[in-house]
This record gives sequence, structure tokens and C-alpha cells, in this order.
Amino acid sequence: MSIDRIELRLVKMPLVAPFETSFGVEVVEEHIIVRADGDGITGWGECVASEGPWYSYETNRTAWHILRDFLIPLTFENEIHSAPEFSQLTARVRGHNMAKAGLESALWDWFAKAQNKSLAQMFNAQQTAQPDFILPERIAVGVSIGLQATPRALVEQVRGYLAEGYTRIKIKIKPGHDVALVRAVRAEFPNIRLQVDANSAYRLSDADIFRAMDDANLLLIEQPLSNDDIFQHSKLQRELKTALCLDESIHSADDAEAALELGACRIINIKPGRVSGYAESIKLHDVAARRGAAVWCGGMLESGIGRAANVAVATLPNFKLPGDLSASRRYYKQDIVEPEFTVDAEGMMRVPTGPGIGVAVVRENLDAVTASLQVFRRN
Ligand code: SMG
Ligand code: MG
Repeated sequence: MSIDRIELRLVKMPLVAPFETSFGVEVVEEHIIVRADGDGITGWGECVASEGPWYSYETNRTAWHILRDFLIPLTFENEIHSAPEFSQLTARVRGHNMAKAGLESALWDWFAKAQNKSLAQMFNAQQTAQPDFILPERIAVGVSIGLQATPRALVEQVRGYLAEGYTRIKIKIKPGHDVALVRAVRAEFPNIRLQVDANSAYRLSDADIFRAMDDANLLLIEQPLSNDDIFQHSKLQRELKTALCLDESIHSADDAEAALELGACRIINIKPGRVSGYAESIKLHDVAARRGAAVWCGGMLESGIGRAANVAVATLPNFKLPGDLSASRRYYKQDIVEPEFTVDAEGMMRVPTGPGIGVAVVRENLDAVTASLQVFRRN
């Protein structure tokens, strides 16, 4: 059994509304969709790098280069029997985690389909945190709301998403737009599950800002300090009752171990793209579980392909908090999979049960958003 054809597509998907964070505004989401074929089976994956190096140093162009020149050749030159094997094989490529995760996710889908198992079944079989864990049919999900023009506009966005069923709200903050936003949302909704994400916009000398939101009963404060830092976060965490959660700073299960050991956070956001894929995400999940730290699944505004795999990984037992896994229509007018992802009145999302990603890629929709395409074949 082997993969003999890999296709990369740069896709450009217009968002239903601009998404603003402390580092910029996204209007059209650009990702790379990876297709792997062999033995009549097609696996799909998604690389979540962006057009520019703002969230991380990776861009779609660096990811394309690493995939084309290193990861795809490695895949064709070796006999790979499982997706975790790919992750071991590519460990010699330093960094470029989003590029790795893009291809790794297509391989997970391919191997899962070959074994007629869902991704949720595949991922749960790898985790060691709770061997007898029973797969949930639905998972609780949240929504991440970008920076808005005014606190009032933000409050109205929150109201709308609560009405749609979401039971956990994340708001973005940046210097000058922080404590007042938390107060405005809390004044209107005193009891909702609320968290903030700074995307690395502050310094330790801004600790007073976080002290000022320490009594707002936030679930967590996500990545307040710089994007590769663990040490300064450990100092800030000591000053606060509210749990810190690291996102950008965590690139591997080892990073998670270090951050938890040093008290830099109490919760970790797992984004498979950021940590090189699902095999590493599962390792990270297990490390956190052993240390009694909860994890949750982050989002990179994925299409339905990446979302399907994220929903599957979020079924693991230590994903104790709702993830940034919202309905397809929260991001896109038209998703590239069928059925689209939806959120029910209780703020829950169904976990696909079919083989692999468990949703079908709609070829016309995918073609409509494809900006460029390259095919690679095993010699
Ligand atoms: O996928 O719902 C989503 C977006 C979640 O806020 C989100 N992601 O730092 O956690 C984060 C951001 C990173 C993406 S910003 C383009
Ligand atoms: Mg984040």
C-alpha cells in the first residue's frame, strides 16, 4: 500500500467578515490543501500557514517550498506505514510545523480510509491518557471573535453567537483595547464562559492590565506575552489567579512539558498545525493529561478539511474546554466539504463518523477557490 501522487493547491477563501487580531486583519483566508492518492484511496489535508509571517514565521510560500523540496520527496522515497511514521521521518526537517502538519493530515485521512476508520477512532487509539475512553458523538465548541470597532459592536457580536448556541466566547485583545472590552462583555453577560487572546501583544511590564482583568472570572488569558516566550509567562502566571494558556509559544509536546513544569501556564491550546501535526498533538495531549493540565483545540480559520481533523482530535479525553471550532458559516459563505459543520442549540458540534475526515470534498467548490495547483508523482 502506498501513496504515489500528491497534489498541492493554494486556496483563497473569502471570509464572511474580516477577522482582526492584535497582529492584523484577515479578509481572505489562504491555505494549502494537500491531496494524497494511492491504491484508489484519496486523503485530504490542510496546511494552515497564512499569506504573511504574522501569526508564525511560516507563510504559504515557505510551506510550499518545504513540502515540494523536502517533505513530498521524503514521502515518496520511503515506505510509510502510518501517519506517526511520517512525523518521525520528517523530524530531521527543523521547524516548518505547518508544512509538516499539512501533509501529515492528508496521510492520516489516507490511512484511516484504508482501515475504514474515522479520524476520531484513529486518534483515540493513539492516546494513552485514558485507554478505555469512549468516543463522544458531539463536542462542545466555542467561537473566537475578532477585534471590533467599538465595545458595543463586540457586545452585539457576543449576543449573536450566544443566540446561535455557542457556550464559550473568546475575544481578541490588544494594547488599548483590553480591560474595557472585558468589562463591557462582562457587564452584559456576567455568567458566560469567557476568555481573551492577546496573540503576543504585551510585555511583562504590562502586568497591571492583566491584574485589572483578574477578577473578571475569565476561563483563561491566552498568549499575553511574546510568541516564543516561556520564562516571562511563568513570571506573569505567578502574579495572577486567572489561568494563562499558551498558544504561539508551544511548538511540541516537549515545549508543553517545559511550560507546565515552569508554571508558565495552566492550560494549553493545541493547534495541530503549530505543533507539526496530529501525532505530536496527541503526544502533547498525553503530556498535559499526566500533569493534570487541560487542553483545548485552537483554530486557524480552517476550511472543512482541516476542521474535520480538528474536531476529531478534540474528542480526546483531556480536551476539557470547548475549542475554537465554529460552524462553517461563521467563516465562509460556502465550505469546500459536505455536509458543512454546524453548531446546535446547545453549542455542540457533531463528530463525523465516516472513514477518515468523514466529510466529502466538493470538487466544484474546491476548484472555485483554487489559485494554483501542482502535482507530484512517485518515480
Ligand atoms: O479558527 O475560529 C478560528 C480562529 C481562532 O482566534 C483564533 N485563532 O491565536 O488562536 C489564535 C487565532 C489565530 C488565527 S488568527 C488569523
Ligand atoms: Mg491564540
